[in-house]
This record gives sequence, C-alpha cells and structure tokens, in this order.
Amino acid sequence: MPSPNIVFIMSDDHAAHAISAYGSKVNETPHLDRLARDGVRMDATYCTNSICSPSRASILTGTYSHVNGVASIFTEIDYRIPTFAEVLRGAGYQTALFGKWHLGERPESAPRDFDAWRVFPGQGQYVDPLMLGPDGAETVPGYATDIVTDQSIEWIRQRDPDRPFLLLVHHKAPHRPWVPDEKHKHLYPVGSIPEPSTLFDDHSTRSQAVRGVRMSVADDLGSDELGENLPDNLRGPENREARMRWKYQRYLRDYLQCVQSIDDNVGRLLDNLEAEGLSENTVVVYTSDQGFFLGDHGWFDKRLMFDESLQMPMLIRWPSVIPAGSTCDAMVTNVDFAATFLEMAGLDASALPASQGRSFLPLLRGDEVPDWPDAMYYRYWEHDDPNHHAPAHYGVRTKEFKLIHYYGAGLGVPGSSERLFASEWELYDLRTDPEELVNVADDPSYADIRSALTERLAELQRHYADLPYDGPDTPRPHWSTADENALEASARYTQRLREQSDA
Ligand SMILES: [Ca+2]
Repeated sequence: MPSPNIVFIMSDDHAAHAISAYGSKVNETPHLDRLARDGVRMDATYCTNSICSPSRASILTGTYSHVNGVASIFTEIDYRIPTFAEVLRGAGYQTALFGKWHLGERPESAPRDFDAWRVFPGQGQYVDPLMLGPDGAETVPGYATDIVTDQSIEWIRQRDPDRPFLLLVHHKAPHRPWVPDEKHKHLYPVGSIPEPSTLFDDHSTRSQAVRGVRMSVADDLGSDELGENLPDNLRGPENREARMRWKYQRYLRDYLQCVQSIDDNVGRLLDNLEAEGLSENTVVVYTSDQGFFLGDHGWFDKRLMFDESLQMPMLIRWPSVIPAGSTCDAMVTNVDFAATFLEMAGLDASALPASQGRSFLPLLRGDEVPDWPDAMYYRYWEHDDPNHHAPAHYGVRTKEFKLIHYYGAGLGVPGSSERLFASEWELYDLRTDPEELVNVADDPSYADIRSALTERLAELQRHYADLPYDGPDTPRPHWSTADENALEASARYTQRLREQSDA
C-alpha cells in the first residue's frame, strides 16, 4: 500500500463535550460525527500542558514542554528539536500548513518544513484576518474557518498526485473572542442551552491555589468578551447565581456558533477528499490543542488538570486500516502524535530522536497492546499568569485516580509571576467521583493510594527526565528563544493588563 496522506485538522479550545459523537448535551456536530462513524473515537487522549502554544510544540516535536522549551504562550518554537513535518518532508511528503500557528513569527520561529503555508499572526482574527506567508503579509477577506478550509482545498487540488501529502488545517475557532459567522447566528439561542451539572461547584474542598484562579463565568468573564453589557440588576454578590446563568447562556451560544462553522467546514473538506478520490488512503484526524471548561465547575478557559481541560477530542478515519465505528479508551497524549504519524507513513520513530512519545497505531488497528501505559504525566508551567492566575502544577492520571501537586512557583517561565504559593495537593477518586468534586488528598482512608500515586508520579518524572519542584532554587529548564523576545512580550502584556485594570 502506498504511504497514506495525512490531513490533521486541529481547532483551538474545542472541548470533546461539545461534539455530539462524544455525547454532547449542548450541540450537534453531524460532520465531526461522520469521522467517528467511519473511524475511531479516542476516549482518553490527553494534553500534557493544557494551553495553546505548548500543545502545538508537543504535537510537532513529540516532546514535553521542558524538552522543547515551549512552556507558555510567551515562548516560541525552537527548531533544534526536529518536527514530524520535517521528517515526513524529508521522506518525500508534500507538506502544507494553513491557519493558526502561535509558535512565533520571527524568521527563527516562523513555520518551516512546509512547501506552502499561510498563518494568522498570534491568535489571529475571525473576520478578514491578516495572514502571513512565505511572501509576506496579506489581509484575506472572509471568515477565518472558511478561509483556512478554502486554502486547504485549493492546495489539495494543485498538489503533485504522485506523492503523498501532509496537510495541517489549524482553525482559530473556537478561541476567544467568540465571533460567529453570520450564517450561524440564529443557532443555540439564549435560554435554550442546558447547564452543566457542576456549574455551581462551590470548590469547598479544593486547594487555595485552585480557589484563587480567575476563570469564573460569573465573576471573571467580561462584557467585552460576551459583546453585551451586564444588566445592573445582575451585579453584586447577592445576584451571583442569576449572573452565572445569564453569562453562561451567552458564552455558550457564541462558542457553539463558532464550533458549528468548524463542523460545516470539516464536512466540506471531507466531501472534497471524496470528490478527489482520496478518502480510502488518507488519514483524517480531528482534534483540538486542548479541552475547555464550558461552565464546568463554574469556569471558562483551560490550564488546570481537570478532565474538561485535560481531554483532547480525537477522531481518526483511515478506512483501509481503522475499523469503522470503533472506540479506544487507552490513554494517549499529544506527545504520542508525532511517533504515530511517522509509523502511519511507514517510518521508524528513531527518525525523530528527541521524541518522548510512542506510536499508538497498533491501538487504532484494534490490536491488544498489553504493555501500553496505564498512567499519564501532566505539567502546567505558566504560573499565576496576569489574567487567569492559574497555579503551576504537575500530576498523574490513571483510569481510577488523579493526583495533582500545586507546587506554586514560576521557575522563570515567561508569563509566570514571581509570587510563590504554598505547596498543596489534590487527589480525586474517579471511580466514585468522575466529576472531580471532592478532594480526598488528606482523607486517611486514601493514604495508601496517595502514597502509591506519589511514587508513580516520581517514576513518570524520571521517565520523561523532568525535575520535581524542590524549592525556589530548583534548576530551571531552558525556555525557547530565551528569551529576550518572550520576556519582553510577557512584560508588555502584564503592563497592558495593569493599565486596563487601573482604567
Ligand atoms: Ca488553545
């Protein structure tokens, strides 16, 4: 069989629980569901650092943030660590990238290893976006999700049909600010959207570090993001419950309308592959750079290790290899993607020597893999950032438990603050508490389990050559582009937020 084409569609902040194939209670995504019906639904794909740039760097290089140097949104890709796109291109693949990059735009960090590319600077814009390419910058009229799909379809049309291709389709949607396309503005009207069961989570047993995050839908989601001013009668602590509900409906309406454009455009791309006769030997992947809180626990945004943020949706279709309508509940991470794509292309993982991932292609075929890992390691580095104040933490997730250490230090990561928080732990029993509502870290009946998980966490840190936190003098990894640029950007951002809050 000739090497397959790989179409990797990645959206930004699209949680699995906003896809009907994953049992969404809030929306319908018929075209994404086609992928699940014709391929495999991955039920335990996890992000190793739940935030945009770091996830993208981990996917491209098959490495954790402390290896590739992209620990926060203020760091940039460091090409001393090779990418799977580079390896595939070297093996004869045609390569292209359209959409969000978010790993730097300077010559040192701009996309390379692509025969064609057009990307949004930074987070990008939804309407008439500016796009950068090898020949400079240009404003492209239209709606971002349509544009990225148009560019992808056009590139497929003009490719060399005698060689396999890798196409990265990176949507900006549904990242903030949620700006839907006109044609979806009638969907999911205010008042119609079911609320999550944990919308009013009181966080009573959680760490102080988690209680301090500024990601509350009721209290931290601003009118500028919702595009509508909060009525006066919803202000004040006595109106918090009504305010939560009011903001939740508007937040989800806008978010789900943005998702609907992705769904339409995935359908358009699948139809195009069909029309080109490419469906059979093209791997189509749909994922998002991380999950997102959709009012779960009263929050928006991501960063934390709770499942809504940790889980990445992942649907994969490859008709000649993957059984249609299958599901896979083995734990895989975004660090495993690169090795998997190389194996799909018939290449050895040693082609990417820095990779810390393992190919999960055998799992996709439906093979039993007895020694597949039953635990994953997570680390969030962007400590106490000026906007969300999410604490740095690392942890281990198994099928049954999740242990998290909030160690409370920035360790020089661009975008982190210098404030040190007290060391705190959380433990969740996912067997009895799948919604992660009751922290049992200090419950004596869990002492043995906590002890075993602590050892497991240490093992994983040794395995991935990461250092546990051991006080403010803990050695600091190298942060890519080191960077005057990233540090300056971080300082400018902090200053801007200060000015906004003073104003
Ligand atoms: Ca993201």
